[in-house]
Amino acid sequence: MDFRQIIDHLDKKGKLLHVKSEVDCVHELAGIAKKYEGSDKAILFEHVKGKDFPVVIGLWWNREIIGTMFDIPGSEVPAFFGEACKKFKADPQLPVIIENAPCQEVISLKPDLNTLTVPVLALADGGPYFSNSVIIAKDPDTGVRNTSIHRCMIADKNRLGILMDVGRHLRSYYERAEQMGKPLEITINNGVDPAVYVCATLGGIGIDEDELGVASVIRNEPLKLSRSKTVNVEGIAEAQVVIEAKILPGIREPEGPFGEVSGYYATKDDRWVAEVTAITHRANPVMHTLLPGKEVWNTVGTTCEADILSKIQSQVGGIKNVHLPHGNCANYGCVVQMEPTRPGMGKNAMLAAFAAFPPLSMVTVVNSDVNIFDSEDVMRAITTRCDAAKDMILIPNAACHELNPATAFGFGTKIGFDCTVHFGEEARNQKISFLDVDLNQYHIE
Ligand SMILES: Cc1cc2nc3c(=O)[nH]c(=O)nc-3n(C[C@H](O)[C@H](O)[C@H](O)COP(=O)(O)O)c2cc1C
Ligand SMILES: [Mn+2]
Repeated sequence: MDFRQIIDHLDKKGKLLHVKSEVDCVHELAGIAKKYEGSDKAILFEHVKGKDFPVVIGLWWNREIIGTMFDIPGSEVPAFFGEACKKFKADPQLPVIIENAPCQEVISLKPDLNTLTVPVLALADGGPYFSNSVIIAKDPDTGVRNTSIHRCMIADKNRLGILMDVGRHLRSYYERAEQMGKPLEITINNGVDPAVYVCATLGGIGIDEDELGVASVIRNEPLKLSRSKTVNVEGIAEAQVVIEAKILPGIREPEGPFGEVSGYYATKDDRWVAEVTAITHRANPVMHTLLPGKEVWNTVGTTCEADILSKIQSQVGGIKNVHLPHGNCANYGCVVQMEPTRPGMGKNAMLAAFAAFPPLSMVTVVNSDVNIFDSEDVMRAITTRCDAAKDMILIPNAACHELNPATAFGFGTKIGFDCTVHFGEEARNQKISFLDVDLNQYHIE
């Protein structure tokens, strides 16, 4: 599906605000967006100073908007993504390459990244960032395609700084290409169908699998790819903008700082560099950006909840649901809801959750009378149902997430709170309840 169709669809459903005033790409645009972060409307900035193309933000900062993009209720989003992954595993549907792709209506072989509408977001950011563009590459050994999102800082008109965390498939591709002394060719796709965006963020898809097949499953037709002009790796045929580039072997240059998903700045350091060889785009593209925060937490939250739930349900009985709360930056903490089948199974569920998603630093396990989507209710369970000496566990020197500053760049302590009620203690843990009355039956002024 076309990105512009998605924007129009949101507009028709009353889920899009239009900023008509001209705004500055540096800080001002993000400053306005921040005031609306998490609301049930995305924002289209129609006029950006010195830029030709509008830009949209906020597509992922509220689950109702996400649901609207897929025509499902917001609460069903995690299960919908989980189901698509299952279908993909059973029947991977490969994308197809088409000629005369719409993303190549305009082709520039003398690329200038500064012509694109790429905002500088947080006040201390090191430059304009592609914060949510989808990168496609091919395994240098097997040729299998990979799709993922990596922040890219504009360093010069044809040069980008890029971040590839440990364990990412793109990083493995790059490291093997670099050992051969070769660059890794990529396309950077901006303004794509949200089904493609989901592929780029899904965990649980192996390095030998082409995750773009998940988009084919979601849309029930093979995803269309474009043949690039200067690199041997495809782009998303219906993308608004496709940047063709190669990540250079043996080169590292300063990248950062960048206000990250953790809510803190990732520091400036020498990181990987991509040289841009071409920029192609639609005749009138709408670009896509995000605020690092709720948008990323929802992306990780909605794709990981279904994955963690199915994994731990296959290992431990009595699991009801899981949630990755925003207060834990989604990536770093998980609440598991369950009814233990025998004493101690709360702790087993905790261990299964840690194993299911390595970035987690914290797992909290609660009974089904706790609303796992209400952090206040969860905090009350920790306070009243977890005897720390017996019910809390610490796992030092474990692999966590690189960007969590509580860890030594990903090496740190995991903590688990088993707040399930001890067997025999049910009476003292019965939540108080009141008569559920219908206020319409009363005369109240
Ligand atoms: C908005 C957003 C930005 C991201 N930025 C980065 C990044 O800069 N570097 C990185 O290594 N991973 C980043 N990620 C995470 C990866 O894109 C994600 O884990 C992906 O599924 C990895 O794909 P892979 O399993 O094919 O390696 C980001 C994810 C999102 C949703
Ligand atoms: Mn992958």
